[in-house]
Amino acid sequence: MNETTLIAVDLGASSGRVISGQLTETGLTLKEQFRFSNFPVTTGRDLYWDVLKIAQEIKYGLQLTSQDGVVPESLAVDSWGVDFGYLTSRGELLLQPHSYRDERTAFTVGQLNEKLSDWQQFRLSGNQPSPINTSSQLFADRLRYPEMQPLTDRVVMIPGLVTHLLAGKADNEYTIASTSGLLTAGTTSISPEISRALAIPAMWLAPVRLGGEHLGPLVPEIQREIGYDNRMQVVVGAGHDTAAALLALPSARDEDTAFISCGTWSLIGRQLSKPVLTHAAFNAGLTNEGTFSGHTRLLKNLTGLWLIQELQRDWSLAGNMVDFGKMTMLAAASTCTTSFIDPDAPMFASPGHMEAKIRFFLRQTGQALPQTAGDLIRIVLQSLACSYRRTLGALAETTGKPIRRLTMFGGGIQNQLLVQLTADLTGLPIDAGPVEASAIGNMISQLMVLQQSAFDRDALLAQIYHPQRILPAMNRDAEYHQFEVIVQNHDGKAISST
Ligand code: ADP
Ligand code: LRH
Repeated sequence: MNETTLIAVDLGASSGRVISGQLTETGLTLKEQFRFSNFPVTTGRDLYWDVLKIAQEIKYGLQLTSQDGVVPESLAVDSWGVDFGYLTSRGELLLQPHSYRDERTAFTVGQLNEKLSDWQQFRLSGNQPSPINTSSQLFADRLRYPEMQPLTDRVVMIPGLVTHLLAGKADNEYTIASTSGLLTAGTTSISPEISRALAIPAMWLAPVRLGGEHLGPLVPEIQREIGYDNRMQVVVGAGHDTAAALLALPSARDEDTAFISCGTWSLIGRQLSKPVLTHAAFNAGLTNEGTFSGHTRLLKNLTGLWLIQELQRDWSLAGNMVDFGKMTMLAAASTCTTSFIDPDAPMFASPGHMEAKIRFFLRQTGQALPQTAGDLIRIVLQSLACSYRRTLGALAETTGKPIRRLTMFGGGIQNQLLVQLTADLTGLPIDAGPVEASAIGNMISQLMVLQQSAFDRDALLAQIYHPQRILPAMNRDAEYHQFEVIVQNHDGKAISST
C-alpha cells in the first residue's frame, strides 16, 4: 500500500473540523488540524447558517494543514443532513442557507399536509416527515419567496454547497440527498409524486450521485491563498456525517447490532439491505436513509447533546464557562436519578433558555427540581439514555430482529457517563468509538472513489478499529419505567418498550 494523505472536512451542527489522515502500511493516523465552532445565527426572524464563515474557517484549516507540511492527495466534505443552498445559473448563492431549526416551516406544515399526508411522504420517500426535511423547507420557501423560483438553477445540500464555494463545482451525493425527503425510497431519483405535489422541480436537485465521484482541484485563487497546488483533488465522498461514520464501523454491519451516533443529534439505527416502508416503521418514527453503497440506514433522529450544548451556552452567556469534561464530572457527582425530561418534546428544539425550559418541563410533570448544575446535567443524560432504550425497542420490533450489541460513536462518547447510562439502561454491551468516526469514514469514502476495487476496506478497518467495550454495571429498569410514565403522561402517545 502506498502512503496517501487525505483531508476530511467534517461539518457538525456544533463544530466543524479539518482533519488530515495519513494512510500507511500500518494504518491511518489522524491529526485534527483545526476545529471551529458552528452554530445557527439568529437575526430575530430567521435562523441561518453562516456558510461563508464556514468556508473561511475551512480555508484557514487548510492553510494550517499546508503549514504543517501535509501534502494531501484529496479532500471531501461531509455534514449534518437536510440543509441546502439555492444557486443561480451563474453559481451565485441566492439566500443565506437557513438552519433546520428555523421555524418558518411551522407555518406551512398544514398546507404541505393538504398536498401530501405524512403517511404518503413516508411511503414515497422512506423518510419520516419532519419540518426539518429539505422537502418541508423547500415547500415553505416556495410560498415565502415566490420571486426566487425563476432565479433558482440548482439546490445543493451543504457538502455540495461547500465544495461549490471551494472548488467551483458541486453535486448532490446520495447519502446526503437521502435525508431530504425528496428521493423515491432506496433510489437516487427525485420522487415524481413528491416533486409534483409540492411543486419542487426535480431538476433542482438531480442528478444524485451514488458512490461519489472525482470533482477536480480547488479554484486557483483558493489554492494560492492556502498554499497548495492543484494536485489536491476534491472528491465527492459520503456527504452525510452518519453515513460516513458507518463506513468506519465494521460492527455496524452485524445483524445483531444497532448503532448510536452521539452528537448534536442522537441517531439510533441499523444497516439493512433495503428500506422498510411499513406502518410499523412509520408509527415508530423511523426513517430510511442511504448508505454510501446504496443500502439502507433505518434509524430514528432523536435529540442528542444539543441539550448539553444549550445548557453550556446559557451558562456561558451568564458568565459561567464550563467545559464538557467538567459538565460530565458534575453530573457524575449528582444523586438526582429520579427526574426525567422527554428530550424530544418540541419545546427543546429551538435555541435559548434551555435551563428554564427543563425546569418548566419538570414542574409541569410534578417532578423534583434540580438543586445543582450537576443535577440538571444528570437529568438530561439519563433522559437521553432512556430515550435510546425506548427507540431500540421500536427498532427491534420493526425489523423483527433482536438487538444484542450497540456500537456508539461521535463526540458524545467522550461523555463516559452517558455511555455507561446507556449500557445500564439497555442492558447491552457497547463498543464505543471512534469519536471521529465521520472523518474516518469520509476518508474511507475518498479511498473508495480514488482507488476503487484496489482499496481493501476490511483490511484497513482490521488495523484501525479498536473500540472500547463498556458493559452494563447496574440494572436501571425502575428508572426507565419512571421515564416512560413521565413521557407517556406528557405527550399522551403510545409507547413501545423493550
Ligand atoms: P456534531 O458533529 O453534531 O457537531 P460532535 O459529534 O462533535 O457533534 O459531538 C459534540 C458533543 O460531544 C458535544 O455537544 C458534547 O456534549 C460532547 N463532547 C465533546 N467533547 C467532550 C468531552 N471532552 N467530554 C464530554 N463530552 C464531550
Ligand atoms: C446529524 C444529522 C442528522 C439530522 C441532522 C439535521 O448530524 O445529520 O442525521 O438529519 O443532522
